[in-house]
Amino acid sequence: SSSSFPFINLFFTLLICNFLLLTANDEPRLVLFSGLNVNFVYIDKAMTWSKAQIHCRENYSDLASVRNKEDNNRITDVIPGRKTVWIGLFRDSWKWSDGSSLSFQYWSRNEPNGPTEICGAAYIENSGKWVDANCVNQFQFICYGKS
Ligand SMILES: [Ca+2]
Repeated sequence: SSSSFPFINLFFTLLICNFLLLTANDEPRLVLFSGLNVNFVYIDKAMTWSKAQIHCRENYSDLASVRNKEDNNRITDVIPGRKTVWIGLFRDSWKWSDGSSLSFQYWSRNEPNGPTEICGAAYIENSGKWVDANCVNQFQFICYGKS
C-alpha cells in the first residue's frame, strides 16, 4: 500500500546518510611497510611539510629518513604512481627531520635548485629521487616508526 512509502523513504535516506558519514571520515589511509629496524608509514593525506612533521612526531617517530638505496626502494615499491611525497629532508644544511645527517643522497637532476625551497620530497615516478620544494606545498608523506 502507499502508506508504507514514507517509511521506506526514510529507511533509504538514513542508509544513504550513514554511508556518506562513513565515507566522509577523513582518517587517512595508511600503508605500513618495513625497512631495516624501522617501519615506514605512508599517509595518504596531503599536508604542508610542517604539519606532516607534527603528524609523524605525534603518531610515529618522525618524517621518514631515507638512509640508503634500500629504504628508497621500499618506499617507491609501495607508493603507487606519479606522486611527490614529503620525506624528512630539510635544509639547514640538508639533514633529516630526526636530526640525522645525510649519509646517502639521491637528488633528482638539477635539484636542489631553490633558494626558497628548503623542504625535501621524493618524486616517486622518478625512482623516488629527491627534489627541494616550497614547504607550504601540500603533499602526502611518509613517516617512520620503530619496528
Ligand atoms: Ca626544487
